[in-house]
Amino acid sequence: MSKNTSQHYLYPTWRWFGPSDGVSLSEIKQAGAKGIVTALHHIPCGEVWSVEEIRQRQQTLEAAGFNWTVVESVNIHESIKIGASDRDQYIEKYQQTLRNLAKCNSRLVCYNFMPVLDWTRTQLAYPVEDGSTALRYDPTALAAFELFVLKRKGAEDQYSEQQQVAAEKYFLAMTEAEKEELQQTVLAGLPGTDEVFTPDEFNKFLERYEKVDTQQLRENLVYFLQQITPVAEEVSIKMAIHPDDPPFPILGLPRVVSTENDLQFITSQVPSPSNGITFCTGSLGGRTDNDLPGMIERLGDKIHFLHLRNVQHNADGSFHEANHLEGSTDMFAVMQAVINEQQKRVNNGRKDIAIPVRPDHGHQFQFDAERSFYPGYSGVGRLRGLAELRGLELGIRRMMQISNI
Ligand code: CS2
Ligand code: MN
Repeated sequence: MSKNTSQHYLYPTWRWFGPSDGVSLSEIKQAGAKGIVTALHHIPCGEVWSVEEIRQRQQTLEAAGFNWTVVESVNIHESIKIGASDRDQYIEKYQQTLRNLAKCNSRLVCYNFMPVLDWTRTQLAYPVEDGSTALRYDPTALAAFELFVLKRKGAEDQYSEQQQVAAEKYFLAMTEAEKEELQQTVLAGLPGTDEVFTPDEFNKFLERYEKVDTQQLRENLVYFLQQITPVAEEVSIKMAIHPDDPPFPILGLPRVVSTENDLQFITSQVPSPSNGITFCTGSLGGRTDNDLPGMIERLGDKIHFLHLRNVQHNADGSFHEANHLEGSTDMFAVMQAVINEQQKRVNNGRKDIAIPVRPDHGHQFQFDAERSFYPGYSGVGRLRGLAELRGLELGIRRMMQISNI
């Protein structure tokens, strides 16, 4: 068995939202990241990314001594998810974006298939024990929002009597400012944008999803993969689907990238190295029945990109984002499973051993009090996360080498 050597370490990356990001590229360098994860967030979802625009971002990164390791995300137009009559036109644009990225030597693209919203939380600054703040998801707050603020058609059918009573109690105890804040938090659009939907706009989206149930959304995803994967193969791009967050249906919208079965289904429908996974422990960890180390063991060969973060499940059914080595996910077991997967790749002669990893979200610490960031994308919080993860990796790797001798 060949030994893990330094070139086998995970490849530490950092998400940067572009020039408007609260963290600078030189700071990212000092945080220990080697590669950058970014996207052209200013280009509206569905439009083609031109070679010029891609080159420009690349040059910015290169001038700071970085490469653009992962494109996260090339977002998918709602028409594709819904399976609308104009979807082929958006798929063609997506294919063109992939071709343009490949012309600029981009080889790894992350995306998700979550209807309308990206990740959804009910609180952006939940104070944890040490005084820092974290993102939080509370199902009672979400129920209060959809039952009494959004007044979504049919929402009552999804809650028991008891849940409805708890949601009403929650709603009645909220001030107007708190209601407004909850609305802003739930209806925030894509990461890297300041877009927030109004309830009316959001309800219009929901109408478009009226005929899209789980089965239909799954079919639409498979259709997309069938069209995209051959192009990705042709230009040597690996696609890596990001799981749903939270990994269960919310607001009456279906979810199809939440569990091991979902990921097995997606990767087996169009088997190709160009149809892979972004393994996000934070998103998948939102369900306690997702066995994360086991999933890495079984799906490992499909994993092209890692998002490592932790969530703490609470007795009231809520969860918040915990520090990377704390919380309900056993990060030691996750890292060990990842290193085992790398070892398998070494043994199988694969070249993609140094899987890119990023700390994903982090807490907002006092160190950063004067600065503003996109929710979850703090400076020091993520720096701490990345440092802890790298320490964990080094420790496990060294121990495994010692026991291999
Ligand atoms: C993020 C993702 O919250 C997260 O886990 O990494 O939401 C990411 O922004 C995109 O959804 C990936 O397409
Ligand atoms: Mn993630």
